[in-house]
Amino acid sequence: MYRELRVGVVIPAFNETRAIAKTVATIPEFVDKIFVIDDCSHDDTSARARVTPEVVVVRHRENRGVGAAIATGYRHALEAGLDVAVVMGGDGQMDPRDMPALLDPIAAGTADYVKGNRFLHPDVWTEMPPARIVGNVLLSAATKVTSGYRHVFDSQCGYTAIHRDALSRLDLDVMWTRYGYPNDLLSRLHVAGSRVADVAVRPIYGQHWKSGINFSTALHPIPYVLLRSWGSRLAAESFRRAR
Ligand SMILES: Nc1nc2c(ncn2[C@@H]2O[C@H](COP(=O)(O)OP(=O)(O)OP(=O)(O)O)[C@@H](O)[C@H]2O)c(=O)[nH]1
Ligand SMILES: [Mg+2]
Repeated sequence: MYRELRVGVVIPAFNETRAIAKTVATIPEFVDKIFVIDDCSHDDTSARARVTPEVVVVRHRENRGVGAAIATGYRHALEAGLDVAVVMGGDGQMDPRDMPALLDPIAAGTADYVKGNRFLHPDVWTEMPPARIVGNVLLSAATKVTSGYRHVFDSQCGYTAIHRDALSRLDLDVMWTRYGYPNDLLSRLHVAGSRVADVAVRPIYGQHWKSGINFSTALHPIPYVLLRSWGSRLAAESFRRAR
């Protein structure tokens, strides 16, 4: 429980044998429930995630993508009756000490969805690889336009918190399932009228950093996701205005 909120943490994980146990073990005490969604890993991610018997490990029968893993976790968080669902990668790139900052605007009732913004943290220029800085700046600028949230930056940061009410206004069955899900999700939140805030979080890459992002998995689909989410947002919002 954090400031009267029952908090669940959703951790999407694919082949994270190296980082998953530490990620789970360092989650703050105030968290009520932890859901690790093993996206059909080829390694022992599921076994290593069971740091304590209370951790709920859900395994996809096939690899469905990080967006689909998060949607699975969100369904579990709603079913468990939690007030807030925090998403944290299973790759140890998010600092658990930043979690209160993500939860505070929701506890104060000033936001429905809060996302991390690594560009508000001074370490970004030394910690984030230059190619990632360029890619994240370009995608964040594009997502300001496509999502309609002009004040939000660092669109690709996956460290987020969402209130149950905003979560229940989303159709989890139609969310983008792979890389590009944050860009798609922000547009859907805008259509649903959710208030979004971003807060500083520490970027972590470290010497053992590995990523699933390459041309075919991410860079190729993302322009399509951006255009699609822009078009559907504008269509949904103009339809609503015309009624
Ligand atoms: N690569 C990949 N990751 C997945 C998948 N499903 C769930 N994940 C998890 O999604 C999280 C983010 O994946 P990464 O590939 O590291 O992407 P990222 O952290 O957003 O980006 P980087 O800055 O490149 O590290 C990790 O916790 C993965 O284990 C999947 O199908 N593929
Ligand atoms: Mg990563």
